[in-house]
Amino acid sequence: MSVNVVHLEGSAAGRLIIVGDIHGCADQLRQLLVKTHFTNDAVRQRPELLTASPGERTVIADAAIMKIPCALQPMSSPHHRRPTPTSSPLEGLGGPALGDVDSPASPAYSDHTGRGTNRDDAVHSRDEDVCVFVGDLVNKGPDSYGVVRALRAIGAIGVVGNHDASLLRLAHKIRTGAELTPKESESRLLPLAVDCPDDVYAFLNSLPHILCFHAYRLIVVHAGVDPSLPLEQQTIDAVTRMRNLVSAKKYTAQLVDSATGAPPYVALSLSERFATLERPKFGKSWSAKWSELASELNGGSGAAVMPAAVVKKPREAWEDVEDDAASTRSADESRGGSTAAAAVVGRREKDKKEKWRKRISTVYKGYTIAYGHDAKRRLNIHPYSYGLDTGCVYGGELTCLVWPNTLVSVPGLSNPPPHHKSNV
Ligand SMILES: [Mn+2]
Repeated sequence: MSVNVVHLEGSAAGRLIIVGDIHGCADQLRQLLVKTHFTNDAVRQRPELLTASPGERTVIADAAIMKIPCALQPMSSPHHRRPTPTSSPLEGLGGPALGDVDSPASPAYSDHTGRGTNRDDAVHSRDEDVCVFVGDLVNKGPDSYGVVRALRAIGAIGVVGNHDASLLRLAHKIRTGAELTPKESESRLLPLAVDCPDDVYAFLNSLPHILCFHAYRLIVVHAGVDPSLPLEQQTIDAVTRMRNLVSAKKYTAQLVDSATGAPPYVALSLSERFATLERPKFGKSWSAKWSELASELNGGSGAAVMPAAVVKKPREAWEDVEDDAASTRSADESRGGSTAAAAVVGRREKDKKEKWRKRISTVYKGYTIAYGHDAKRRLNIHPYSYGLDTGCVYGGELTCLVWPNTLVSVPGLSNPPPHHKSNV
């Protein structure tokens, strides 16, 4: 099965609000959306969607699959109306602001859509916000079905996470009467899968792996991407599970365990340039590397403008040992001053440029990625990547990004379940 990418054109009449991993925390989802003053026709018609008290359940009878249930329309072709790339929305803005949203319709918002909004469109009012989710709607928290139904009721769109995919696999097996493996029979997702209602199953089943909002130059994915490959060439395992990236050279140089014959770290995917890894023990955070490469691709160094309070760790120089050595040599040679030396320097600079260009596909020029999945790293903001999983079921918060530059959070579960090693 190949990765399912949905390309969207057009912009929302209101704001784009991207919510991090929710994990069954339906009350926190409502609180968060209320805090952002989220509003659209669905909420105006049914205000109880965002005000339901704990314990109440919204029952949606209609089990139809909603492919793209919002003001945005799927693109007829992935390359249709590709916008002119611009710099990251964070560059020059000093990074996102943490806190409340002052105005439900910030004027700065429409300036960043690049194409304006369809606010004159009689069908949509000005306050037609769109909620986007990064996956992992279910498992761990108290009301997984409630999260799915709340998102569906407000016309939210988003991508599938590894927990959602595991629930779907299990529910499918149960529905078709297939025999479960011993591991599946012990899964904590089993009760959710056994009882999974049709509307929840249909909604989760309709989710793509990747959403691409071309008008916003925004890509939404659960875990991450291999920067060297276009979206359609990513693997499902990588985009739903990866946390780290390591150069293919370093990955293949691993010493194989003599007892098992296997390398100590097994990749989710391996391209000519990179291996993607689930466990954050080998390589580095994919999103830091992504942002670094995207900054180079866009001809700037976006990392410099990020406030220290937002970026937890400084940009890491890694993997580029050969590049550093080349630039040292270039500096020595340029002091010689000869034309031949200058030509060598020029060639080396060109080689260096070509080298990093192979590390990020040029289709990503101007694009930023919003993702979740990495609760341990919590909020992980770089100029071209936004990690939004702030661990709302691990004693953290539920966070959303009001595109392009405002982060809003509410406290997560007050009594988080004991932390188990994830088995999905
Ligand atoms: Mn996940």
